[in-house]
Amino acid sequence: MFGGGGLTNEKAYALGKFARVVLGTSQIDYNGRFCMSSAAAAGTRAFGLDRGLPFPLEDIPRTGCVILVGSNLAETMPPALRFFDELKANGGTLIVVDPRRTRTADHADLHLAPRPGTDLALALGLLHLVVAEGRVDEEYVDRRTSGWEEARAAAMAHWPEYVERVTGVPVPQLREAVRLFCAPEAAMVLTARGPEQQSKGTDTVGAWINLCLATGRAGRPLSGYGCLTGQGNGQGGREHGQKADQLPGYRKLTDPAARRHVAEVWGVDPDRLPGPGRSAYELLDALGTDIRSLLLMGSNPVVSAPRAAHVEERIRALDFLAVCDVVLSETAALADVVLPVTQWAEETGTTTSLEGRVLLRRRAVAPPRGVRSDLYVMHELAARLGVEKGFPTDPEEVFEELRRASAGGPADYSGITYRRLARENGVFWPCPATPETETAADEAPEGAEDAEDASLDTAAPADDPARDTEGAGAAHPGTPRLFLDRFATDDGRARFAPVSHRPVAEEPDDEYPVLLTTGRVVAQYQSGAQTRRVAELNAAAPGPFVELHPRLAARLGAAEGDPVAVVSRRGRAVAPARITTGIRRTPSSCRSTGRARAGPTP
Ligand SMILES: Nc1nc2c(c(=O)[nH]1)N[C@H]1C(S)=C(S)[C@@H](COP(=O)(O)OP(=O)(O)OC[C@H]3O[C@@H](n4cnc5c(=O)[nH]c(N)nc54)[C@H](O)[C@@H]3O)O[C@H]1N2
Ligand SMILES: Nc1nc2c(c(=O)[nH]1)N[C@H]1C(S)=C(S)[C@@H](COP(=O)(O)OP(=O)(O)OC[C@H]3O[C@@H](n4cnc5c(=O)[nH]c(N)nc54)[C@H](O)[C@@H]3O)O[C@H]1N2
Ligand SMILES: [Mo]
Repeated sequence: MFGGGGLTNEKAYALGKFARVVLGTSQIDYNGRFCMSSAAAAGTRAFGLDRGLPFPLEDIPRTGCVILVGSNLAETMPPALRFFDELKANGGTLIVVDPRRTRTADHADLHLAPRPGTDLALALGLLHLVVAEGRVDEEYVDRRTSGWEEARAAAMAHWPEYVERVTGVPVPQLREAVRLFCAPEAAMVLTARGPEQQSKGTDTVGAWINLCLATGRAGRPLSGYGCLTGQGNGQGGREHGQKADQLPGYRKLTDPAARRHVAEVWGVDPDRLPGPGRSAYELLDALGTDIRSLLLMGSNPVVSAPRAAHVEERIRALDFLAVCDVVLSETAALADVVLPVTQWAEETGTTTSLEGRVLLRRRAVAPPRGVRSDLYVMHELAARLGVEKGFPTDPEEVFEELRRASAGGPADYSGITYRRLARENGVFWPCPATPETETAADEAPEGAEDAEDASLDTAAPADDPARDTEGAGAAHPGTPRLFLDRFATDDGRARFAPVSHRPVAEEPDDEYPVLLTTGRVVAQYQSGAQTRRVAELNAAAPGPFVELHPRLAARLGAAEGDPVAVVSRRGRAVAPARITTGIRRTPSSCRSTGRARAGPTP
């Protein structure tokens, strides 16, 4: 089975349960592996827990400085842009780290344009300066972290001049970034796919977290590290069991206590639960070998998977493919059976925002005739496979079970109900149940409608924890801010990552002399399965294009709009050229790598 981070919490949960209980297979994973997984791994390694942001978005305007690393949120999360503009209006500063001068970088006080794939060196260079300039928060490092000595030693090997050679970012800009980041009392580092989708993404994010830890900017009010999670339910979709190694509530499939707990909720013998399976790419790569059939829900891997042409070959080698989708995607077009399903406004369900805020979305329009929900599909398939119970079609019923399954886990939803969600404009996990927690059965039917009005009230201040308890007796208020007292590690301390700069997986050479990196556009979404069907969006963004610096364009003899072929060791694509000074000059950055390699390693 293969799922997606756009599925609601209820669907992601049911999918994981379906694989393990109905099919008895370990072979399930999802597209989030191609998204922010490296940040999740780095966050877990450092803090003992992965939640996109450990604070609400509303904290951003009130901090002193934000370093935004490889996020082009002006195009990819336009509604979030206002928090950064408010930050600046309040006197805070914004530093954007992106090889391109993006629409987001246009909002920055300082734009650092590193050579792609060198963020690890950049973060270490900043940490070097923090140490050299005596800006380490020694008391915090002592009391709340471990591993500093090793991380410090690694950072000290990254001299500013060396980092300038590797990254192309001039030393005065490095110094300015440290000054802006360290001057205010609170500051944040936020990463997105730019630094994360690298062969060394986990270490790169670890280096940025190190910068936060050394300066005492994690687990304190208005400070911290966060990952700007992408898909519609990019956060909740990674918590409830559609991952190969995972049980609901962000539990580990290898943890015997977690297995016992979840098996009891599911009414099965814990020994019957399969162990961890293959992760996304390995799973797709194995299609047509020991995996003979696939049920796919919420992803279009023929377009979006790495080595997509190879993955398509693997998919074609299957005996049987079934796809649940809203549209006939490129992947659905290869299926033996396509099950048309409802989406978004056509159905009720919960999602969890990048801040860990669980949100209720109620059905707003009727689906087309004959179109069923993913939950209905799983219910019917389970029944035909001999499992009559445990796969309800009503999302709230699924959520009630998810609450119990997640109880006691890192992402504990047990104190959250649909009724609360509607009333409180979302609830942040972890939110354990208390004796006062209501169940769905307590819910008065007419209450739901008042609640829906309340959910439109987005003005509720997130910084007032009292609002969370309003009208809910002594229910747990939820946790808008994590780590204020301790981190989620065994000893409560955050861990520095012992990381050093290393080159990208493939450096430019004589045969492939140019660096390619990718970015998204506001008018198209993901593989485009949905947005390429909208005429207005296609008019705004008809297809991919290749940005070239004028120097490179001149060298290639390419004019604006000319078709250019991009050739890598893995494939070839042709797209029109767009000539812009907003992108780094590749040739000079190639030369500087050469120097950095040839020079002595400090
Ligand atoms: N309109 C639209 N919105 C979307 C999506 C979409 O497809 N379309 N997808 C959604 C999803 S799933 C996600 S994950 C998010 C992604 O959101 P973002 O992470 O903001 O999106 P990207 O454009 O992939 O990458 C961000 C920036 O990283 C830069 N970059 C490239 N290489 C490097 C590097 O080596 N270092 C650094 N520091 N930066 C680099 C690129 O120039 C780009 O501007 O957006 C979500 N929102
Ligand atoms: N070249 C390249 N590859 C990339 C990326 C990139 O920037 N460049 N980005 C990577 C990232 S960050 C991500 S997140 C992935 C995304 O990769 P994909 O998961 O392939 O992205 P989508 O195009 O959103 O595909 C989701 C599919 O699910 C369907 N769908 C939507 N809602 C529902 C639902 O409720 N139920 C069901 N059953 N189906 C539904 C949609 O119609 C669509 O066909 O791609 C990754 N791959
Ligand atoms: Mo993503």
